[in-house]
Amino acid sequence: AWLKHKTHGFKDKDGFEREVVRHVETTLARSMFNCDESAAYSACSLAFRDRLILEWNRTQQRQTYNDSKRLYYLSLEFLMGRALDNAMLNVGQKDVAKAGLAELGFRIEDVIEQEHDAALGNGGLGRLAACFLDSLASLNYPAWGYGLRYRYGIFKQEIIDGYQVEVPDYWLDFNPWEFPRHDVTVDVQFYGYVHKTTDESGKAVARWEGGETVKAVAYDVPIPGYDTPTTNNLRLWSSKAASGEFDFQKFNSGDYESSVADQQRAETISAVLYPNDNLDRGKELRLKQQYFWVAASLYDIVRRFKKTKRAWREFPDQVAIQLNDTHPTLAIVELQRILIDLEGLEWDEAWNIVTNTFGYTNHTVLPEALEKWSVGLVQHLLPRHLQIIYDINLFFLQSVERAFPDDRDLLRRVSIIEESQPKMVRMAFLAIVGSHKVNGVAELHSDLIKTTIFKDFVAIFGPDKFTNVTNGVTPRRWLHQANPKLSELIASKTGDQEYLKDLSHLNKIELHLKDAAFRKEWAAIKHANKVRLAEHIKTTTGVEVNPSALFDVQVKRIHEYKRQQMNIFGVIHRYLTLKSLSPEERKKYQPRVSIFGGKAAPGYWMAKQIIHLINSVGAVVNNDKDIGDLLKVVFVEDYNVSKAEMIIPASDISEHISTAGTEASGTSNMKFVLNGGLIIGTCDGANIEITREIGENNIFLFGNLAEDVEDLRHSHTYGSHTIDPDLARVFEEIEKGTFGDSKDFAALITAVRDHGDYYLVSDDFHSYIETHALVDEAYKNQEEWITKCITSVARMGFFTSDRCINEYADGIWNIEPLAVEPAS
Ligand code: 26Q
Repeated sequence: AWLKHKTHGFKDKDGFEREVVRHVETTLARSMFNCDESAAYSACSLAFRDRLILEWNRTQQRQTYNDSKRLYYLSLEFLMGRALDNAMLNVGQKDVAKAGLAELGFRIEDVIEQEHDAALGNGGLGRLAACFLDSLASLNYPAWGYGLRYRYGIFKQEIIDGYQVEVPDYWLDFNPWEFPRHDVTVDVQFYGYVHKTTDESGKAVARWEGGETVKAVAYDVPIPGYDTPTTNNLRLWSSKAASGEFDFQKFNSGDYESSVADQQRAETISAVLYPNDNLDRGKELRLKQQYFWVAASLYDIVRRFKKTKRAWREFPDQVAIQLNDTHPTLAIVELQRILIDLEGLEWDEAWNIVTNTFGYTNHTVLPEALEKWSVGLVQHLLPRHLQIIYDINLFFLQSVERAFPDDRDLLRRVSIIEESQPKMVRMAFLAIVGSHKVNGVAELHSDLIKTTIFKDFVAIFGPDKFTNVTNGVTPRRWLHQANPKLSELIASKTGDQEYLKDLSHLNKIELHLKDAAFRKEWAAIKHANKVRLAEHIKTTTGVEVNPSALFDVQVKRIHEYKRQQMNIFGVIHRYLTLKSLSPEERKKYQPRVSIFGGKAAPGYWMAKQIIHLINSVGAVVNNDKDIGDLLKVVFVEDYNVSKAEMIIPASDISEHISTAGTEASGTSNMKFVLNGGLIIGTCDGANIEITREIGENNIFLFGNLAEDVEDLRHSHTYGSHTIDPDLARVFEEIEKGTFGDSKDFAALITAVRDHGDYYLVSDDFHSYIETHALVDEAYKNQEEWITKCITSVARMGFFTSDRCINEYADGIWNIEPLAVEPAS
């Protein structure tokens, strides 16, 4: 095992303390006498950061010297969460820090809690990118992430009178994990016009001229691997006015205001993360963000390649670029532009390089989430790129015409330009045409894209271009850091911590399934995690919950397709059932705590109604003396990565109940099972593969299948649509005003009853309720329940992001790990 402290770690706890004191007194210019937890966090982070920097520099030198192929992961979102605990784990000296901080009068957990989450993402897609960075570094792959340095990450959610209120998340006040590189900048051009001319040899050339320029400044974040010195780089771009602090001409001529306005306009580009999750809202600023980030990243990648003095045709042997969804698709067009306009390559040679460089990951089949930009907007902002898009499309459609002569409808269907009013650029189609591989993120999802939205492209390019890479999560953060006691218990049974590097080793714990002491400890850890969550709920909401009750958790972005509305309708059904029973009968019921959490996109009105209904139901149920501990309903405010690290280990059962065929994968489902919780879920996304791995006795599946969804929707519209009687009873109660003014919730009811029930809430309701009854029944037998939990954890090895990254590396990127010399 690689022990970093052998080379340049802290010698011992005294060495660590000296570093902390030095940072408090000199870097922070404070006295140890008024060193509070926040200062201790800062100094401790700086001390660990110093340890990382050396390996970070060495890793970059090693990768440059070795000159092997690198991966560039382009993502508009990196939902990193906190960094300190992860840095301590990966440097391998958390124990030293713990002892040192204790001597200085601090509990390490409290110090860790001081850190503000780096929340540069919405949900699953952004967190996946963060897990991938962790695995890439831990597996020693030469890889960089490229993203945007938003001044404001995802908003902070407050619940006021039961409604979501958004508060800006200004997170950069003190961020020890980023390094500004004021010498690494790129000028990015927007607007202007294209000047067509000929060069000396008479060849037609296009020049993009005029418009305005914005400066991109690099900020680098070290990404340490686990148990390896490899420390990769995440480069985030920040926007700045190109002319420096002020436009001096305007400033001197007295036009001070407009010179400041220009500066602000430039800085606006990287100011805020768009808070939409699985919804495309095409604003000009979003397209500007995309091009700004793509242009700066490609300039950087090409600059690095050019230093090697290789021939252009070797570009795809040196560079793999992965597109995290369609958000960076302009990179395809930008590389083609660089090669033909700036480097003078012929179209075909350039296009060959481009298509061999890119891979595209699709994360959704929802039509409202598929990115499209109006031709007019692209023309205005990026006139040269629009021409290149038209050329890409022309050559593509010509090749389709040759392979499928006279199939005009096919040409219309696959055209990158949708002939609508206004015309639109279909970004997913552009991404497919410009990449050598396209992948979905779970088996069902990858099959669905091949048979539905991208069907024609499978016919055109052949099936091998389309592949599946099932998502995974990093066990370092999502088991070891989030659930240290469980991790320790597992290590005591597997003999070591190898499972953190090779998660398949988890299967060793199945041998101890019958070990009574082990099972008892297992249960005690779950209980302690529930007590911790109960305390959080008490201090943040005032609601007292019994840690011995069954904790039923649904935490994720609020979306109709994820069906939090079905969950809360189910809770109301349970409440009505309890109310209808005699006190003696009630006592036989399994006490439950229904826990919700998640943000609604600020413009997503229905999602906000769902949050309001959950809180309104909680207000009634939690104060009903008949009910007491039998049912509590809580909404945990501001769900984020750090809250997830606390909530997930405390779950008994979690809900992954999307309408079949709508959730591409889901990744929290993996985290919950990995932490010894069971799942109630639909046959959707990764739930299906989780079932295959852990066994169908260990999961509660319900509901209609993806293959039947279309017919059901059809029958709602054209057949007779009767609402499930239990659900109708729930609606009746809401409409009676039991949970407050029923007008507030009318839209949630009419969506199901009168507007076609697109998400099949009524169709699945009966099976959902029945399955919850099975959950209650199973929970009664704690011995069997724990057996299910342990068995499931033992079989979760497949869902590590390490496996996932190895599949991308072999099947898509063609990159190799760069072996590291062990410490001498
Ligand atoms: C697009 C255009 C304009 C503004 C915003 C967006 C936008 C932003 C974020 C569109 C989609 C997203 C995020 C999507 C997302 O998180 N998808 C999830 O990806 C996970 C990782 O693969 C899957 O597990 C989830 O199933 C999928 O929903």
